[in-house]
Amino acid sequence: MSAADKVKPAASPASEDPSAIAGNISYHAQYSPHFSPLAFGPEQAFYATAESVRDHLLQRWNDTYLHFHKTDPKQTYYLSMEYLQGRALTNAVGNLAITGAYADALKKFGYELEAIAGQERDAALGNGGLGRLASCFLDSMATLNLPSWGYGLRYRYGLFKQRIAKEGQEEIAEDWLDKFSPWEIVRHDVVYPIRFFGHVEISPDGKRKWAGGEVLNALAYDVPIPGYKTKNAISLRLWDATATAEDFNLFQFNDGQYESAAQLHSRAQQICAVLYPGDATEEGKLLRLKQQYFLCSASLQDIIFRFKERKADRVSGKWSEFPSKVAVQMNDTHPTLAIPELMRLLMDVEGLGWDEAWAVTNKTVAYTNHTVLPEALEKWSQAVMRKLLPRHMEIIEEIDKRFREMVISTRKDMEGKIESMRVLDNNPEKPVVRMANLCVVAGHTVNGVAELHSNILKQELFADYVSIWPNKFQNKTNGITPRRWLRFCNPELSEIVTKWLKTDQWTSNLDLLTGLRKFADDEKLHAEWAAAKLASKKRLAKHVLDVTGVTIDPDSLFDIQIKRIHEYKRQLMNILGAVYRYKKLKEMSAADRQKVTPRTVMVGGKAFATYTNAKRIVKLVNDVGAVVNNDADVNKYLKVVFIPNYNVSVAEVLIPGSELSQHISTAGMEASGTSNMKFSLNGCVIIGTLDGANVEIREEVGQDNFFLFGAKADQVAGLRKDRENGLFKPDPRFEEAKQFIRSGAFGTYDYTPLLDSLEGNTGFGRGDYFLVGYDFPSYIDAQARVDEAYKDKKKWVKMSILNTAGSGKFSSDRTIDQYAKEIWGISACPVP
Ligand code: T68
Repeated sequence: MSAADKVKPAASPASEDPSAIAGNISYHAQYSPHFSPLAFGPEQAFYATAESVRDHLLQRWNDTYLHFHKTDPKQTYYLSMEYLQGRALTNAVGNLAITGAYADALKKFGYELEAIAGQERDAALGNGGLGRLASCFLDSMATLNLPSWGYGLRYRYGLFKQRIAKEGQEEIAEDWLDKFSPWEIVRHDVVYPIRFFGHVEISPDGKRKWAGGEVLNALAYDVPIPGYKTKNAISLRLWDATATAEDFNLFQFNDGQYESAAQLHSRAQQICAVLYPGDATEEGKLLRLKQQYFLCSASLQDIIFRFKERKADRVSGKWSEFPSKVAVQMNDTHPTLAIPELMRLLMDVEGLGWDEAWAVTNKTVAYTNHTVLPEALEKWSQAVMRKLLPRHMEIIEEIDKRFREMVISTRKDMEGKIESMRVLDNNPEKPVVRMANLCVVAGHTVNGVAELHSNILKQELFADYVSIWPNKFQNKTNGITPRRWLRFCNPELSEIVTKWLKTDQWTSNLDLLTGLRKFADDEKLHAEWAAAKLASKKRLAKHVLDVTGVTIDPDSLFDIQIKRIHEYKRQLMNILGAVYRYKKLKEMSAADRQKVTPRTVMVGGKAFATYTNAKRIVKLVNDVGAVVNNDADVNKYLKVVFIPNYNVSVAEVLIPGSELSQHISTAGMEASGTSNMKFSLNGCVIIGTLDGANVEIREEVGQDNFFLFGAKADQVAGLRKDRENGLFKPDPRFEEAKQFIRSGAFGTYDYTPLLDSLEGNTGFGRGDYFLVGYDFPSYIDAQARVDEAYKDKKKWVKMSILNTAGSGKFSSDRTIDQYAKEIWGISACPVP
C-alpha cells in the first residue's frame, strides 16, 4: 500500500478543507496515474497535488471563458515568443488563497508543501527580461479581471540548462516536459492549418490567394493563469505544431524510406523543438521565421474564430467592429508578422478591400519596443521572406509603397528621411525587411518600457516618425508581480509588512507600501526586518553550498548581479571591481583587513551559446572565485561565487537574501530592467547607473537609498568620440585590475581577447564601446561608499526599509492598468 492509499480518494476538488483536498490528491494519485501504484514519493506527490490544484483552476477557467463569451467585452491578446513562467504550484495555491489548506493536506501524507513545490521544473520558455515581463503581465491581467489572453509557443525544450565545467559554460537541453506538465490542457478541437512556402495565385477577377507549399497544424495547449483573490482565470495558449496521418507516406515507409515517409512530421517537430534557435546559419534563421509566423497565424485565426463565435452576425461581416472587440499587443518585433497575416486573413479569406483591412489592422495592433541595441533590431532577408511567405511579402511591399506615397504627398519636408523610415531596405547587397519600421508604420501605438527608454525612442530611434505621428508614442514603465516577487518568495518579509501596515492589501495595491516610511526609524521594525533578511540570507547560503560547494558567511554583505550575460550589462566591470578589491586585500596588513566590510560577490546568468565574450566573462568569474575563495589570507573578507543555471526559481531564493544588487549597464543601453524592481521591493539597495528603470527607482526610493555612479546617457556618444580620438586617460585602478588578470593571477586561460575589448581599436580592441574604463573609478568609489554604509547597521536597515517602501510604483498591476486604459481600451470583467 502506498501513502496515497491511506487517504480515501475523492474526485471532487472544489473544497478548501484539508481532508477533502487530501482525498482529492489521493484520487489523482490513483485515478489519473502517471506512475506505478506502490510508491508515493515526493515526485508522485507533486504531480498529484498539481493535478488537484488544476481542478480548481479549470473550474475558474471555464467560468471565466463563459462569462467573457456572454458579456463580449473588448479583449486583449498578448502575442509573445517568450514566457518565463517558472514554477506554478506555489503561485497557484497562493493566488487561490488555499496555501494553508494544501500545506495541511500534504502533511497527512507526511510532506511539506515547500518541499513538494521544489519538485516542479521551471517552465523556461524565454530568454530573460522580456519573457519574464510577459509572465508578470499575465498574472496582473488575471488579477485585474481584464478580458485578456496570452499566446505563445509550446517549445519542447526551453532555455538551456547551464552547467559550469572546467572550460566554462556548457549548455544542456532543458527538458521541462520530461514526464509531462500538469498545468497544460490540450484542446484537441482547437486546431488551425498553417501554410509555408507555396505561391500566390491570381483568379480571373484579380483576387490574390496563397496556395501550395506545405501545411502543418497548430494545436492549442491552455495553461490556466489564476488571478490573485479573484474568480477569474485567464489562459496562456501555447501552440504546438503537428502533422496529420495523411502527411505520413505509408507507401514510402513500407518501402523502407523511413525518413522521407515522415518528412512533414519531422518538420512539424522542428518548429517547436527549441526556444529561439541560434541563427548563425541560414537554416536557423529560416526556422526562427517559421516559428514567428506559426505563432502569429495560429493566434490570429483563433482570435478571428472567437470574434465570430461571440455573435452569429459577425460570421458574414461587421469587420469594422473588430477593433472595438480585439486589441493585439506585440511583445517586441518577434510577432510582427501578425500585421501582414491579419491583412491577408481580412483580404484573402474574408474578402475585405485594402483600405478597410488596413483600417482594421491599424486600430487593432500595437507594439512594445524593448531595446535600442542595433543588433537586436530584427531585419529579415527579403529573399527568405518571399520564399517562406510569398503572399505576406507582397503585402509588406504594398505597405512600404503606400507609406512612401503618403509621406511624399503629405510631408514634402520629410522626403529626405524616407529611405531610413521605410519598411524595406533595398540595399542591393542585402535587401531586408525592417520589422520595427513595419510595427511603427502599421500599429496605432508604440511604447517603450521605462521613461528614459521611451524618451530615447522618441528623440533618437523613432524621432522621424514622431514628426508624422506625434501621438503614436507612449511610455509604459515595466512592472513585476508583487505576488510572486514578494508575497510568495519572501514570506518572512511579507508577514512583517502585513503586520506593520495592519493589512495584506498591499499584495494587490502595492502603493500601500509607502505606509512603511513612517516606521523607517522604528527599532522594533529594524530588529524584525534584520531577522527576516538574515533568515533569507541563510536560505541563500544553503543554496550556494548545495550547487557550488562554496561556504559563504551570512554575516558578510551579500552583493548580487543576476541577469543574462551581456557586455552592455557590464558583468566585466563587476568582476574587475572584485579583482581590484582582492588585490588591495592582499596588499593590506592583517590589522587593516579587520576594518574591511566582508563581502560575498555573487554573479549568475546565462551566456548565449554563440556569444564568445559573454562566455569568457562566465569563465573569468569562476576562475576568480576559485582563487579568492581558497586564499586563506583574505577569504574571510571576500568571496566570489558564480551561481550556475540562473532561472526564475533560483531568483526566488537569491532576491530575498540580497543586500546590494548591481544594475550597472552603460547608460542608455538597458531599456528598463525588471530585476532591479524585484531587488528593491525585497529591501535590497541598488548600486547602479542612471539607466532604464533605475532612474525611476531612485526617484521613488530616494537618492540617499541608491548608490549612483557613472556617465549619463546623454554623455555616452561624446565619451565614445573622445575615446576614439585618444582623449581618454584611464584611471590607474582600472589598469591595475586588468594587469592583475593578465599576469595570470587567476590561471592560465587566455583572457587577452576579453581584456583587449576594453582597449583601443586594434586587434580584438573594440575601443571599450561599453565604457567600462570611463565608469570604473566612479564605480569603485561608489563601492567604497557601500562598504562604509554597511558598517552602520541602523543606516543600512533604514535604507532597506525605504527601498521596499518606495517600490509601489513597480507593480505590474500599475503597468497593466495603464496599458488597459491608454493603449488597449479594455475594462475589467470580473466573474460574478
Ligand atoms: C529586455 N529584453 C530588456 N530581450 O533588455 C530589458 N529575446 O531592459 C527589459 O527590462 C526587458 O526586456 C523587459 O522590457 C529582452 O529580454 C530578449 O530576451 C530577446 C531579445 C531578442 C530576441 C529574443
